[in-house]
Amino acid sequence: MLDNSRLRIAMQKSGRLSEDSKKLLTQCGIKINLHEQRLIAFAENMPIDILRVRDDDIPGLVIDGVVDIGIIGENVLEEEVLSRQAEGQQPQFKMLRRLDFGGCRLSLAAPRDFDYQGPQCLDNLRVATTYPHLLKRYLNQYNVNFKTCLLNGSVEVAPRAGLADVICDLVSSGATLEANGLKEIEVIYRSKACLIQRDGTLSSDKQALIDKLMTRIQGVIQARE
Ligand code: PRT
Ligand code: ZN
Repeated sequence: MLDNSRLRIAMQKSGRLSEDSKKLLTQCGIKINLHEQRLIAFAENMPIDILRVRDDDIPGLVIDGVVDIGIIGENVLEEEVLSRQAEGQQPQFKMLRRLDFGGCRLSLAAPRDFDYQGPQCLDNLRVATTYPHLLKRYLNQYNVNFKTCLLNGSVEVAPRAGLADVICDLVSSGATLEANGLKEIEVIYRSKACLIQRDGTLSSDKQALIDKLMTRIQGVIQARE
């Protein structure tokens, strides 16, 4: 039986957001033991359970009300929202705040010798991406017809492998594009990690705990600036 009185927070189990998410929660005074391979970690000093999952699952867990709070990249959140809207749903959640880590941009990139003159150049080309809805929203603004090649990893090798003409992928330093003979041609979305809360009213105890955590997070982030 699930204990509904404890605040449930979802964070990425292992990946680029894990360490910073863990650090943020720890700096807020939550004592958590995360060094096992466990899906759930229980805070020792507060009524909080930490759910550690793939980042892609976090927006859905919050939107579906399975967890109370999630730490997630805005890119993954926005893609999930657009995907659900495309299916006729109206996904609801509360944006608590943007965080100060996980910064990256979703960009279009093309082979170095591609003569890029604007989004219209992409008409009728095939674009490899993990973010088909964010890509579609961007290119629809320019009435560009395009085909997608959906990949969940190794997007940057798609042009060389003959799977796509260009790519739409996350970039931070640009080193991956460079190493794969690609150049960034358009930034379509800028992202950071963020904190979201499920829609609806929580118990007053839970809401008071969230409010306390938000005050502490504000302090932690301000101290780092
Ligand atoms: O296993 P799980 O599904 O949980 O993790 P994942 O492999 O899907 O995601 P992960 O851990 O790679 O990234 C989690 C989140 O971190 C992303 O959704 C972004 O919000 C954020 N983030 C920040 C990044 C990057 N920077 C980033 N550079 N996510 C991915 N990258 C990748 C990018 O896809 C490309 O392969 O890094 C490469 C580019 O980096 P540069 O520095 O060479 O430009
Ligand atoms: Zn993922």
